[in-house]
Amino acid sequence: MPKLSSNQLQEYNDNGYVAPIEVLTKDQAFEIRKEIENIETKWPNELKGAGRNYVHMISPILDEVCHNSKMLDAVESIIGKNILICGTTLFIKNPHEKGFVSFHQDATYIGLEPHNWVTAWLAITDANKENGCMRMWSGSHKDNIRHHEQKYDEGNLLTRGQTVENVPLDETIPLILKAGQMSLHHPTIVHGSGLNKSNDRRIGFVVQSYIGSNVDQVLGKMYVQQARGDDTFKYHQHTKKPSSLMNPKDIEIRKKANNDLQRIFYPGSTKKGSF
Ligand SMILES: O=C(O)CCC(=O)C(=O)O
Repeated sequence: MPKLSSNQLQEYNDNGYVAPIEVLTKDQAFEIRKEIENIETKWPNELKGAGRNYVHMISPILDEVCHNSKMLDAVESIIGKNILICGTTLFIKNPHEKGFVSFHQDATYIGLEPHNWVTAWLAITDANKENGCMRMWSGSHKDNIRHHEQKYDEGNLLTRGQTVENVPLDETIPLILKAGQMSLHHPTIVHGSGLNKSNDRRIGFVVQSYIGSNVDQVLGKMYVQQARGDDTFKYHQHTKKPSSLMNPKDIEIRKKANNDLQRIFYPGSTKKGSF
Protein backbone atom coordinates (compact mmCIF):
# COMPACT_ATOMS: atom_id res chain seq x y z
CA MET A 1 0.00 0.00 0.00
CA PRO A 2 1.33 3.48 -0.85
CA LYS A 3 1.88 4.84 2.62
CA LEU A 4 3.88 7.97 3.31
CA SER A 5 7.46 7.67 2.10
CA SER A 6 10.26 7.98 4.65
CA ASN A 7 10.90 11.53 3.33
CA GLN A 8 7.27 12.49 3.82
CA LEU A 9 7.26 11.03 7.31
CA GLN A 10 10.44 12.92 8.10
CA GLU A 11 8.77 16.10 6.80
CA TYR A 12 5.80 15.49 9.11
CA ASN A 13 8.02 14.82 12.12
CA ASP A 14 10.32 17.79 11.47
CA ASN A 15 7.77 20.38 10.34
CA GLY A 16 4.50 19.21 11.87
CA TYR A 17 2.74 18.77 8.54
CA VAL A 18 3.08 17.04 5.21
CA ALA A 19 1.67 18.12 1.84
CA PRO A 20 0.59 17.73 -0.85
CA ILE A 21 -0.77 14.19 -0.83
CA GLU A 22 -2.76 13.15 -3.89
CA VAL A 23 -6.21 11.82 -2.93
CA LEU A 24 -8.91 12.70 -5.47
CA THR A 25 -8.88 13.77 -9.10
CA LYS A 26 -10.03 17.29 -9.86
CA ASP A 27 -13.32 15.85 -11.16
CA GLN A 28 -13.88 13.78 -8.03
CA ALA A 29 -13.23 16.87 -5.90
CA PHE A 30 -15.76 18.75 -8.00
CA GLU A 31 -18.35 16.00 -7.32
CA ILE A 32 -17.81 16.58 -3.60
CA ARG A 33 -18.26 20.30 -4.09
CA LYS A 34 -21.53 19.61 -5.92
CA GLU A 35 -22.73 17.45 -3.01
CA ILE A 36 -21.94 20.21 -0.51
CA GLU A 37 -23.65 22.82 -2.64
CA ASN A 38 -26.64 20.54 -3.21
CA ILE A 39 -27.10 20.28 0.56
CA GLU A 40 -26.72 24.05 0.91
CA THR A 41 -29.35 24.63 -1.78
CA LYS A 42 -31.92 22.09 -0.61
CA TRP A 43 -31.42 22.52 3.15
CA PRO A 44 -30.10 26.09 3.51
CA ASN A 45 -29.57 25.97 7.28
CA GLU A 46 -28.04 22.53 7.51
CA LEU A 47 -24.38 23.48 7.08
CA LYS A 48 -24.49 26.81 8.86
CA GLY A 49 -22.88 27.51 12.25
CA ALA A 50 -22.32 24.27 14.17
CA GLY A 51 -23.90 22.50 11.16
CA ARG A 52 -20.49 22.59 9.50
CA ASN A 53 -19.53 19.69 11.79
CA TYR A 54 -20.15 15.97 11.26
CA VAL A 55 -21.42 16.41 7.67
CA HIS A 56 -20.20 12.89 6.88
CA MET A 57 -23.00 11.63 9.13
CA ILE A 58 -25.71 12.85 6.76
CA SER A 59 -24.07 12.41 3.36
CA PRO A 60 -22.91 9.01 2.09
CA ILE A 61 -20.70 10.80 -0.44
CA LEU A 62 -18.84 12.75 2.24
CA ASP A 63 -18.73 9.66 4.43
CA GLU A 64 -17.04 7.73 1.65
CA VAL A 65 -14.33 10.38 1.42
CA CYS A 66 -13.38 9.73 5.06
CA HIS A 67 -12.82 6.06 4.17
CA ASN A 68 -10.69 6.85 1.11
CA SER A 69 -7.82 4.37 1.09
CA LYS A 70 -5.24 6.95 -0.01
CA MET A 71 -6.11 9.12 2.96
CA LEU A 72 -6.08 6.18 5.33
CA ASP A 73 -2.78 4.81 4.04
CA ALA A 74 -1.10 8.15 4.73
CA VAL A 75 -2.79 8.48 8.12
CA GLU A 76 -1.80 4.92 9.09
CA SER A 77 1.87 5.85 8.60
CA ILE A 78 1.45 8.42 11.35
CA ILE A 79 -0.98 6.99 13.92
CA GLY A 80 -0.86 3.26 13.26
CA LYS A 81 -3.40 0.79 11.93
CA ASN A 82 -6.27 1.17 14.39
CA ILE A 83 -7.94 4.28 13.01
CA LEU A 84 -11.18 6.00 14.00
CA ILE A 85 -12.89 8.91 12.27
CA CYS A 86 -13.86 11.14 15.15
CA GLY A 87 -15.24 14.16 13.34
CA THR A 88 -15.40 16.22 10.20
CA THR A 89 -15.63 19.97 9.64
CA LEU A 90 -16.26 22.04 6.55
CA PHE A 91 -14.04 25.09 6.41
CA ILE A 92 -15.66 27.25 3.75
CA LYS A 93 -14.58 30.78 2.93
CA ASN A 94 -16.83 32.56 0.53
CA PRO A 95 -15.33 35.28 -1.63
CA HIS A 96 -15.35 38.77 -0.17
CA GLU A 97 -16.59 37.57 3.22
CA LYS A 98 -14.61 38.17 6.39
CA GLY A 99 -13.70 34.54 7.13
CA PHE A 100 -10.26 33.81 8.51
CA VAL A 101 -8.70 31.39 10.98
CA SER A 102 -6.50 32.80 13.73
CA PHE A 103 -3.23 31.04 14.53
CA HIS A 104 -3.95 28.19 16.93
CA GLN A 105 -3.09 24.64 17.91
CA ASP A 106 -5.85 22.06 17.32
CA ALA A 107 -5.03 20.22 20.54
CA THR A 108 -6.26 23.22 22.57
CA TYR A 109 -9.85 22.76 23.80
CA ILE A 110 -10.45 19.53 21.85
CA GLY A 111 -9.89 17.02 24.67
CA LEU A 112 -8.28 14.26 22.60
CA GLU A 113 -5.58 12.54 24.66
CA PRO A 114 -2.93 11.27 24.01
CA HIS A 115 -1.97 13.13 20.85
CA ASN A 116 -1.97 10.04 18.64
CA TRP A 117 -4.12 11.77 16.07
CA VAL A 118 -3.76 13.76 12.89
CA THR A 119 -5.92 16.23 11.00
CA ALA A 120 -6.52 15.69 7.29
CA TRP A 121 -7.38 18.82 5.28
CA LEU A 122 -8.75 17.87 1.88
CA ALA A 123 -8.95 20.60 -0.73
CA ILE A 124 -12.33 20.51 -2.45
CA THR A 125 -11.39 23.64 -4.37
CA ASP A 126 -7.85 24.84 -4.99
CA ALA A 127 -6.37 26.46 -1.89
CA ASN A 128 -3.75 29.13 -2.46
CA LYS A 129 -2.42 32.40 -1.06
CA GLU A 130 -5.10 34.45 -2.81
CA ASN A 131 -8.06 32.52 -1.41
CA GLY A 132 -6.64 32.07 2.09
CA CYS A 133 -4.95 28.67 2.23
CA MET A 134 -3.70 27.44 5.60
CA ARG A 135 -0.31 28.69 6.78
CA MET A 136 1.85 26.53 9.03
CA TRP A 137 4.42 27.68 11.57
CA SER A 138 6.87 24.98 10.76
CA GLY A 139 8.37 23.11 13.73
CA SER A 140 6.05 24.77 16.27
CA HIS A 141 4.48 21.36 17.05
CA LYS A 142 7.59 20.47 19.06
CA ASP A 143 6.60 22.88 21.83
CA ASN A 144 3.80 22.43 24.33
CA ILE A 145 0.37 23.94 24.14
CA ARG A 146 0.79 27.71 24.03
CA HIS A 147 -1.39 30.37 25.59
CA HIS A 148 -4.45 31.13 23.41
CA GLU A 149 -6.27 34.45 23.77
CA GLN A 150 -10.01 33.92 23.41
CA LYS A 151 -11.07 36.70 21.09
CA TYR A 152 -14.45 35.67 19.68
CA ASP A 153 -13.65 38.09 16.87
CA GLU A 154 -15.88 38.69 13.89
CA GLY A 155 -15.13 36.53 10.88
CA ASN A 156 -13.00 34.08 12.87
CA LEU A 157 -13.97 30.55 11.82
CA LEU A 158 -12.74 29.06 15.10
CA THR A 159 -15.14 28.37 17.96
CA ARG A 160 -13.74 30.89 20.44
CA GLY A 161 -11.47 32.89 18.18
CA GLN A 162 -8.64 31.24 20.08
CA THR A 163 -5.39 32.89 19.06
CA VAL A 164 -1.69 32.34 19.57
CA GLU A 165 -0.26 35.86 19.47
CA ASN A 166 2.97 37.05 17.87
CA VAL A 167 3.32 34.36 15.23
CA PRO A 168 5.89 35.55 12.66
CA LEU A 169 3.66 35.58 9.58
CA ASP A 170 6.53 35.82 7.11
CA GLU A 171 8.05 32.65 8.57
CA THR A 172 4.84 30.65 8.12
CA ILE A 173 4.52 28.35 5.12
CA PRO A 174 1.47 28.52 2.84
CA LEU A 175 -0.05 25.10 2.15
CA ILE A 176 -0.90 25.45 -1.50
CA LEU A 177 -3.13 22.60 -2.63
CA LYS A 178 -4.92 21.71 -5.84
CA ALA A 179 -8.49 20.48 -5.55
CA GLY A 180 -8.25 16.81 -4.59
CA GLN A 181 -4.95 17.11 -2.70
CA MET A 182 -4.68 16.88 1.07
CA SER A 183 -2.38 17.98 3.83
CA LEU A 184 -1.91 16.28 7.18
CA HIS A 185 -1.08 18.28 10.27
CA HIS A 186 -0.02 17.58 13.82
CA PRO A 187 -2.23 18.31 16.88
CA THR A 188 0.18 20.94 18.22
CA ILE A 189 1.34 22.73 15.08
CA VAL A 190 0.48 26.44 15.13
CA HIS A 191 -1.49 27.26 11.99
CA GLY A 192 -4.11 29.63 10.64
CA SER A 193 -5.34 31.20 7.43
CA GLY A 194 -6.22 34.60 5.99
CA LEU A 195 -9.06 36.09 3.99
CA ASN A 196 -10.35 34.79 0.69
CA LYS A 197 -9.56 37.56 -1.77
CA SER A 198 -10.49 35.57 -4.87
CA ASN A 199 -13.81 35.46 -6.69
CA ASP A 200 -14.59 31.84 -5.88
CA ARG A 201 -15.18 29.87 -2.71
CA ARG A 202 -12.38 28.14 -0.86
CA ILE A 203 -13.63 24.82 0.49
CA GLY A 204 -11.74 22.46 2.77
CA PHE A 205 -13.30 19.22 3.98
CA VAL A 206 -11.43 18.37 7.14
CA VAL A 207 -11.35 15.08 8.99
CA GLN A 208 -10.85 16.49 12.43
CA SER A 209 -9.49 14.19 13.22
CA TYR A 210 -8.34 10.67 12.50
CA ILE A 211 -7.50 9.27 15.92
CA GLY A 212 -5.79 6.11 17.06
CA SER A 213 -8.24 3.87 18.95
CA ASN A 214 -6.09 4.51 22.09
CA VAL A 215 -7.15 8.19 22.07
CA ASP A 216 -9.75 9.15 24.65
CA GLN A 217 -12.03 12.18 24.73
CA VAL A 218 -11.37 13.68 28.17
CA LEU A 219 -13.88 16.55 27.94
CA GLY A 220 -17.00 14.80 26.74
CA LYS A 221 -18.45 12.34 24.30
CA MET A 222 -17.55 11.80 20.68
CA TYR A 223 -19.13 9.76 17.93
CA VAL A 224 -16.72 7.74 15.85
CA GLN A 225 -16.61 5.37 12.93
CA GLN A 226 -14.11 2.59 12.49
CA ALA A 227 -11.94 3.44 9.50
CA ARG A 228 -9.33 0.67 9.87
CA GLY A 229 -8.24 -2.02 12.32
CA ASP A 230 -9.87 -2.60 15.70
CA ASP A 231 -11.06 -0.60 18.63
CA THR A 232 -10.14 -2.56 21.73
CA PHE A 233 -10.30 0.55 23.93
CA LYS A 234 -13.98 1.30 23.25
CA TYR A 235 -13.77 4.86 24.58
CA HIS A 236 -16.31 6.27 22.13
CA GLN A 237 -19.79 5.79 20.78
CA HIS A 238 -19.58 4.05 17.39
CA THR A 239 -21.99 5.10 14.66
CA LYS A 240 -23.03 3.52 11.37
CA LYS A 241 -22.47 4.99 7.95
CA PRO A 242 -25.33 7.23 6.78
CA SER A 243 -27.93 5.29 4.83
CA SER A 244 -28.95 8.03 2.38
CA LEU A 245 -28.59 11.77 2.01
CA MET A 246 -30.33 13.53 4.91
CA ASN A 247 -32.00 10.41 6.23
CA PRO A 248 -34.08 11.44 9.30
CA LYS A 249 -32.45 8.81 11.55
CA ASP A 250 -28.97 9.98 10.57
CA ILE A 251 -30.00 13.61 11.11
CA GLU A 252 -31.09 12.69 14.64
CA ILE A 253 -27.74 11.06 15.49
CA ARG A 254 -25.87 13.99 13.98
CA LYS A 255 -27.88 16.39 16.10
CA LYS A 256 -26.88 14.46 19.24
CA ALA A 257 -23.26 14.38 18.14
CA ASN A 258 -23.26 18.11 17.49
CA ASN A 259 -24.87 18.88 20.85
CA ASP A 260 -22.22 16.81 22.59
CA LEU A 261 -19.53 18.57 20.59
CA GLN A 262 -20.81 21.91 21.86
CA ARG A 263 -20.29 20.65 25.41
CA ILE A 264 -16.69 19.80 24.52
CA PHE A 265 -16.04 23.14 22.84
CA TYR A 266 -17.67 25.32 25.49
CA PRO A 267 -17.51 23.55 28.88
CA GLY A 268 -19.07 25.85 31.47
CA SER A 269 -18.53 28.77 29.13
CA THR A 270 -20.88 31.72 29.41
CA LYS A 271 -19.92 32.88 25.94
CA LYS A 272 -20.36 30.88 22.75
CA GLY A 273 -19.00 31.43 19.26
CA SER A 274 -20.92 30.79 16.04
CA PHE A 275 -19.70 27.22 15.62
O1 LIG B 1 -9.39 25.84 6.79
C1 LIG B 1 -8.65 26.61 7.41
O2 LIG B 1 -8.26 27.66 6.93
C2 LIG B 1 -8.16 26.23 8.77
C3 LIG B 1 -8.54 24.85 9.17
C4 LIG B 1 -7.91 24.42 10.45
O3 LIG B 1 -7.52 25.20 11.28
C5 LIG B 1 -7.77 23.00 10.70
O4 LIG B 1 -8.16 22.19 9.86
O5 LIG B 1 -7.22 22.62 11.76
